[in-house]
Amino acid sequence: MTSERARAHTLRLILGDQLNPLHSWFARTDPNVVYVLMEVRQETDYVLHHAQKILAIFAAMRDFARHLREAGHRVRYVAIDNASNRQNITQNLAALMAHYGARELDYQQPDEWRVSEVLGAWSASQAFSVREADSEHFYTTRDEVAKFFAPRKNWLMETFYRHMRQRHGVLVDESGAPAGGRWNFDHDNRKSWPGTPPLPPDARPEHDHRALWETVCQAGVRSFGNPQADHFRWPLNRTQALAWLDHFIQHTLPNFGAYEDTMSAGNPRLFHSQLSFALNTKMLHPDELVRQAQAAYETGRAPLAAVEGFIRQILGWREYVRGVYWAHMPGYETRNALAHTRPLPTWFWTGKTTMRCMRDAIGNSLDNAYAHHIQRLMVIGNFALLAGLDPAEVHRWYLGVYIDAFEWVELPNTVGMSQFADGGLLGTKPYAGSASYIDRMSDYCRGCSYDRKQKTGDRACPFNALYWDFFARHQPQLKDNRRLAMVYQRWRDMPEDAQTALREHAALTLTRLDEL
Ligand code: FAD
Ligand code: DLZ
Ligand code: SF4
Repeated sequence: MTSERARAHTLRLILGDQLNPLHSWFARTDPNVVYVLMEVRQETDYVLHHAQKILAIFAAMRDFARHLREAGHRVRYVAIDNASNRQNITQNLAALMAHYGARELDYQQPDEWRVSEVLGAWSASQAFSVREADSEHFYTTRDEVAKFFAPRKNWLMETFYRHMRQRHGVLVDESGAPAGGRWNFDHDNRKSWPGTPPLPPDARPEHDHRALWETVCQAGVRSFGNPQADHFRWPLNRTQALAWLDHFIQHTLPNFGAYEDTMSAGNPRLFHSQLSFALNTKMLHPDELVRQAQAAYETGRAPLAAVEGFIRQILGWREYVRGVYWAHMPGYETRNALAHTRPLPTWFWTGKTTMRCMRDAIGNSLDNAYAHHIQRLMVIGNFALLAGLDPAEVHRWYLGVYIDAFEWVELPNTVGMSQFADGGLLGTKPYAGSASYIDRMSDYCRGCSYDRKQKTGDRACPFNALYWDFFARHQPQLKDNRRLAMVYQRWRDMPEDAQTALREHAALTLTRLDEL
C-alpha cells in the first residue's frame, strides 16, 4: 500500500538530455508533483558508449536532481544500482505510478525517435492520463524544417539559415539585409593555424568522479574510451555551462571563424567552443549562445566573420539537421545509398594506426569523447566514406563515442553529411578528400610515416588511391553531379595505366585496412 505521505498526483519524467532548470515545469513547486530521473541500462546500452558520456550524463542528472530538491521540488532519483531499478524507462514508470498512486504522467517531448516511440506506445495503453510537454529548447518544432522545404526543390541549409536570421532578427538590419552586406563569411574562415595566436586556456571545470565511475562499472555497464574519472572536464550543470560560455565568448570566439576548419596534431580543441554537451543536454538554450555571440560583434569584441560562422552552426545547422532527422525517421538510420558494407577497422576502437591524421582524430575521440567538426567530417568520416565502411556501423560508432552524440543530431551528420548514405539529401556532393586536402587544412602530413604525395606503393598515403577508387567505383551514381564535374574530368584525363595502378593499390589497401 502507498502511504499517504508518499502519494503524489503527478509524476514528471526528466530524461538525461533534458536538464534545463529554466523549463516552465520548475517555475513553481507543487507537493503533488514528483520529478523522476532514472539511470537505466536501456539508455546506457542501446549502443556501446564512451565512458565519459555515461559519466557525464549520470553526473549531470544527479546534479540536476540535487538542484531540484534544493529548489523545493519532490524528486525520485532511480540510480543505476538501486535494487528496485528495472533498468527500463516504462517499467520503472509503471512501478512508480503505482507506488505514488499517481493519476497523471507528464514527459517532455523526447529528441530521439526511439525513445519517443517507446513512450508514445506505452502511454497510449495506460489507464492514467499522459501529457507530452514541449522541451522548450529548440527554435523550431519537429516538423517546421520539413514544412519550410515542402514547396522548395532542394533542402539547402543556406536557404533555411537566411530565413532563420530574418525571422529571429539575428545579424540583420531593419530591412532584413545581412550585417556586413553578406550572409556568409566562410571565405574569410579558412586559415591554417601556425601555433599563434595562442590557444585559450581550458577553463572548463574539473571534477573527480572516481566513485561514480566505480558504481557504473560495478553495475556492469560496458563502455569504451578513457573515463578520465579523476579529472573529468565537462560542465555538469547550468552554472558551469554559463561560466564556460562566458569564457568562450571572451577568449575564443574572436578566433573561432578564422581557424574553424583547421586541424593541428595534439590540439583537439583549437578555437572550438566545446559547448555541444551543455547545449544538447539543454543546460543552455541555443538563443543564449546566439545572442551573446551577436552582442560580442555589436560591441566590437569579436569580428563579424567569427560571429556569423558560429551563429550559422547553431541557428542554421543545428536546427536544420534536427528537421532532417524528424522528416526521415524511421528509416534514415538504415540508408545506404552507396551500398557500403565493410566493417570498421579494429583501430577505430584503439586509435592504433600509422595514419597520423586518423591516429590523432580517433585518439582525441577515445581520450576526450570529443573531436571537432573537421576531424569528424574530413578525417574520420572521409576515411570511412572512401573505404566504403558500412554507414550503419559508422553511425553507431559516432553515436557512442562523442559526448554530444544524441541521435537527432548525430545521425543526419553521419549518415547524411559525412557518408552520403542518404543519396545527397543533406549534402550536394560527398565530403571526400585526398591527402592534399588534409595537408592543406592541417599539420598532420608533415609528421606522418605515409607520404602525402605518393599515390601507390608502400609509403603512399592511403587516402590518395582510396579517393580515386571511390569516385571510379561510384561513377554511375555520381558522374552527373555538377559539383563533381572537375573530379571526373581529372579522372578521365588520367592515363589508363595510372587509373589501373590507383585502383589496384586501392583494392590492396581495402584488403588490409586493419594494418594501416
Ligand atoms: P563548435 O565548432 O564550437 O560549434 C558550435 C556549436 O554549433 C556546436 O556546439 C553545435 O551545437 C553546433 N554545430 C556545429 N556544427 C553542427 C552540425 N553540423 N550539426 C549540428 N550542430 C552543429 N554534433 C553534435 O552536437 N552531436 C553529434 O553527435 C554530432 N555528430 C557529428 C557527426 C559527424 C560525422 C559530423 C561531421 C558532425 C557531427 N556533429 C555533431 C556536428 C559538430 O561536429 C559538433 O556539433 C561539434 O564538433 C561540437 O563541438 P563544439 O561544441 O566545439 O562545436
Ligand atoms: C545517453 C544517456 C545515457 C548513457 N544514459 C541515460 C540514462 O540512464 N537515463 C536517461 O534518462 N538518459 C540517458 N541518456 C540520455 C538518453 O539516451 C536521452 O535522453 C534519450 O536518448 C532521448 O534523447
Ligand atoms: Fe593522413 Fe595521409 Fe596525411 Fe598521413 S599522409 S596524415 S595518412 S592524409
